[in-house]
Amino acid sequence: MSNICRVSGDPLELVVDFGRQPLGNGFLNQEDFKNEYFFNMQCGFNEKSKMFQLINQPNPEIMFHENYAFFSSTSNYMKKHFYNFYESIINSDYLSNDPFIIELGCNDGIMLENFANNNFKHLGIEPSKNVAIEANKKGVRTISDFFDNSVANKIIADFGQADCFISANVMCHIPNIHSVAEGISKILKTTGVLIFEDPYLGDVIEKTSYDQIYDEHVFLFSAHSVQYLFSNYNLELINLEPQVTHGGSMRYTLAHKGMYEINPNVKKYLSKEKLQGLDKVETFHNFQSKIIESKNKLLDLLNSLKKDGHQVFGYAATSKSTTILNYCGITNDLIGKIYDTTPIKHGKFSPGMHIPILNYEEFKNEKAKYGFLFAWNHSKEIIEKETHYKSQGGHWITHVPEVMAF
Ligand code: DWN
Ligand code: SAH
Repeated sequence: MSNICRVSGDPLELVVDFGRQPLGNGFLNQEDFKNEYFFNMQCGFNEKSKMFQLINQPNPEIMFHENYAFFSSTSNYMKKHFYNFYESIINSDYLSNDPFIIELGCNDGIMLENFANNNFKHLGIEPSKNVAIEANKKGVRTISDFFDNSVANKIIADFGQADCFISANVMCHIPNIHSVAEGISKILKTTGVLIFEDPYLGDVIEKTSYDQIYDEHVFLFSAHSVQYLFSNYNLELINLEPQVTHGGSMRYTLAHKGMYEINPNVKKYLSKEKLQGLDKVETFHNFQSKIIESKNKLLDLLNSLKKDGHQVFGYAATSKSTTILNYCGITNDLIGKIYDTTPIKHGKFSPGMHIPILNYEEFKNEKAKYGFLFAWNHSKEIIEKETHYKSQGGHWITHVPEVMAF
């Protein structure tokens, strides 16, 4: 892919440059250090489509496979969030008497299990085989494939059209987004709706949460860019609902044009985005300056803690942490280890910076007084769980919304 917008086909303007980066979820063993994959992570913006995107993205098969390291069900708060999402759908006016629900990127079944447990006709599409197996084990009917227009044709032939096509934190991962949008427009019944949520560009800009940018996130959406993209397939935005998840997300509801009333939120957020400058390229050049400022402040803090003899650990080996560690050049003299709850990550090393990943079980013996909260998006859940660490004089470090220790 050269510097061409994946949505409008117009040239992209380079706005943010992170340099050489590894795979966000490329946790690896020592013997694999020498063959580690890196790519040049740069972001572009196009004022026609208003889509913020990676200029180059590794091939999907390198990122999503039988050893995918992210299992959605590691967060209890996210389980609750997806139960609430399920409830909002079953209580909506969008479903027929015998509804069919499809989920894009269902991972280990965290959302669809609610539909499966209540006997709704459903289907998950999940290319990462290991997590798809987990979903099937829970009774969630899941096919392992990369969704696109041709998969949509197969699903229509085998299962029929859907009342509701849902997805969370997946749409922003898929580079051939036109093929996906075309497939969705066909798969939906006349009264069908597409409801999806993803990290929101407005929050990323407001909080300088640049770690939402890594190989997997090829797009950061806004109401403007979503409206532009799907209007090519006669789908219109009928609602926008902000979410607190993943540090600030947006839930987009779309339907075939003219089928439903448009919620006033659509107008409200489109105007808000204009005020925030999400439609203008200068905003993203300014974002680059804020990222550099954030990096410098973080390095100052970590270096001064090191000077004072503190050993800092990381809490949660998130995909996002890969961007922070590699972009800021944080080596293991600044952060010596990262605790994580995911078994597949234990005993491995972080992508690029090769910081050891330890089993979370060992965290109870940790004596250090400073921990970088890499899963800052789950801070409420984690702080509630780790009151002991705090009461023993422990501090959390974060870079969002600004660099601080608390
Ligand atoms: O978009 C994506 C989101 C939904 O999930 C994917 N591309 C990949 C992944 O991103 P992430 O890794 O940044 O997600 P989280 O949910 O911020 O972090 C998950 C990691 O944090 C897991 O390795 C588990 C770990 N964790 C932990 O060790 N203790 C998480 C929680 C809540 C905890 O208490
Ligand atoms: N929905 C889950 C998982 C998000 S992680 C949650 O919110 O926690 C992103 C997921 O998208 C991964 O499980 C990945 O395998 C999946 N994915 C990537 N490309 C896809 C595609 N083309 N079609 C369907 N799923 C895809």
